[in-house]
Amino acid sequence: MTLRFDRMVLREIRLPLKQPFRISSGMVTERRIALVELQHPDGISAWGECVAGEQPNYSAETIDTAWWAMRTWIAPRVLGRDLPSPNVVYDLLARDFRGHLMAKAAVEMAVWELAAQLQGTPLSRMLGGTREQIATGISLGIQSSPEALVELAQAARTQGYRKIKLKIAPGQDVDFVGAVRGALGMSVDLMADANSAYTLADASTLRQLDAMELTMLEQPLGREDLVRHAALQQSLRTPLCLDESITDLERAEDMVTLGSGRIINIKPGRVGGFSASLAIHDYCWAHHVPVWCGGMLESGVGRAHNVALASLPNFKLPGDLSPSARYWERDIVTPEWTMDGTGMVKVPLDAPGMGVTVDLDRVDNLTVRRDVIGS
Ligand code: OSB
Ligand code: MG
Repeated sequence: MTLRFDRMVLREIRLPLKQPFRISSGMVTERRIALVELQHPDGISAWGECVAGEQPNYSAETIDTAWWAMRTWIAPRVLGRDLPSPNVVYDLLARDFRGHLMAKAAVEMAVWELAAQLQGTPLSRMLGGTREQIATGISLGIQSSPEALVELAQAARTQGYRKIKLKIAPGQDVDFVGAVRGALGMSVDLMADANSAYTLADASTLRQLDAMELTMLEQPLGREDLVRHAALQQSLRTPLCLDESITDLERAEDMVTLGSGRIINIKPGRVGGFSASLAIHDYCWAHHVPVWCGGMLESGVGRAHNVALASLPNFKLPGDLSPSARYWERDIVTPEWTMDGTGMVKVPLDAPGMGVTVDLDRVDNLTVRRDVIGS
């Protein structure tokens, strides 16, 4: 069966978060999520999810720019075309077409999902995954006080999470991280994520964090600033992990060449999809740089794609792959994503594709906008 589809359906759903999620650059109370459905002539549907947020505070993209990009420039490049393999989509969407990586990724990953279904293979295995379960961490947003954060961190440990990531911002850093370290002890795998909130002028704060035995410090400096990250890494013992800065394979190479960090958080949505994620994974593996899979408060569709990717061998650290119930009253897939008491999430291996089914009734109920492109 050929990898071709003639119809793409875009839907925007609104999913309220159980708890607001605050990072240094903004807060989310409800996720506006763009879903992509590719309809194959044989009646198969393949889904993708766009991770862009409502505001341009993580990257320049938003759900609205992504929607426009998918409809106007991305769909015409892939609709009705015989694709020899999902691997060609990245290049097809890169030629004379800058940026819009989250929009491109949503479609690119749906094409991989379609290929996996057509081939009758679990998506994880199609990507080269080998793991049967993935160690999972939690990302805790900025709280009103260190005490409130300690309470959440303690609950996370009780639930079995293998890594606890604390969001930090200037003024909500040393006291917050220190309180959690003090309450939970040295044995817990603890890290902090600044989402670019610091500069080199914050050296004294960063030095204090450096003394807290963190597994890593994620993206302290600017998104495009590999040079200053390299200077900072030289002055810290704690490994730096880059998130926002790594937008493609070349940026991963630059990080290693310059010494801007020692770990990469791969989010397929941030790098334009699975092909680029695999290239970064393989490069890092060859250079002894461990990677882990980040999250963007995805629904069960995006989570399925992240879990499949995180099953590759160089995903050596726990991923931000919290189960559905952590975010939503009810997810949009069945079965919902769960985590066992030891912090492991199972990779679906019994069915072709991503291994969960989209609950169409629920999606229809949540849909606020819809666009059908193609015939
Ligand atoms: O930097 O990793 C981040 C959520 C929104 C924007 C940026 C980030 C995050 C998370 C969420 O950390 C992790 C999750 O999906 O649970
Ligand atoms: Mg991050």
